[in-house]
Amino acid sequence: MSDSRREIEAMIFDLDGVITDTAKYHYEAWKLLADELGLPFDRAFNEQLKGIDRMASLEKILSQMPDGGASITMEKRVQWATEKNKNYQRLIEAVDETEILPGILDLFRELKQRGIAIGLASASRNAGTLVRQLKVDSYFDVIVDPASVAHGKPAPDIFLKAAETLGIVSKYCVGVEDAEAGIRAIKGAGMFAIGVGDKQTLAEADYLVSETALLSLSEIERHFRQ
Ligand code: B16
Ligand code: MG
Repeated sequence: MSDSRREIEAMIFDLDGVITDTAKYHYEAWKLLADELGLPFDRAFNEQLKGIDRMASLEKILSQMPDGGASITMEKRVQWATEKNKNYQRLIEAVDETEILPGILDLFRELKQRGIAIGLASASRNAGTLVRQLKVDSYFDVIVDPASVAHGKPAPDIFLKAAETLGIVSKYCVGVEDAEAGIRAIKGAGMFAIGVGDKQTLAEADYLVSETALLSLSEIERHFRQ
């Protein structure tokens, strides 16, 4: 049923694929490690890792081993995950505000003017560094540390923690995501889910745009109220 009095109180953003396109750097960093380990890794495989945390991503890559990775000790896993992260950190060193995706800054400014809270719910432990490099850190009312939640996406924990920290009830929150796991997390948190990207992958989103440049607050509000 339509509820024209229902207003958005918070918008909670994913980072990689929504605010900036760091998926390409994650891809390159994993590719370096996978090549070294002699495991297949291509862009299609990388799609499955979007929104998925570092150790869970490594597990998916190792699952291609003949024994599904069962023989790999935790010590080795930590060593390889650390190596991937070093590759990644080297690749993102030069990231600056020119890498903010189109339309995002205008949306942030509009949200601020309207008094709508802004949250960050990224699975990346490098998110804090990235938002500082992109010079958007001051827009956020909350940045959830992914290490502080028990379960990563697709579990709803990180979006729930953002809303709880803001003191805003889930039904007045909107989440923005580019990954299937992220949309599931938003829906699981009882929030309105905006997908950015592919229709098939993000079929569970409540509202979908093909690219960030099409994120318009008035359109989002129209769909949210429906
Ligand atoms: P890190 P998001 C996610 O960020 C990425 O989509 C995913 O590919 C990556 O494995 C994950 O962060 C963890 O990143 O290794 O830097 O901690 O999309 O949730 O902003
Ligand atoms: Mg993402």
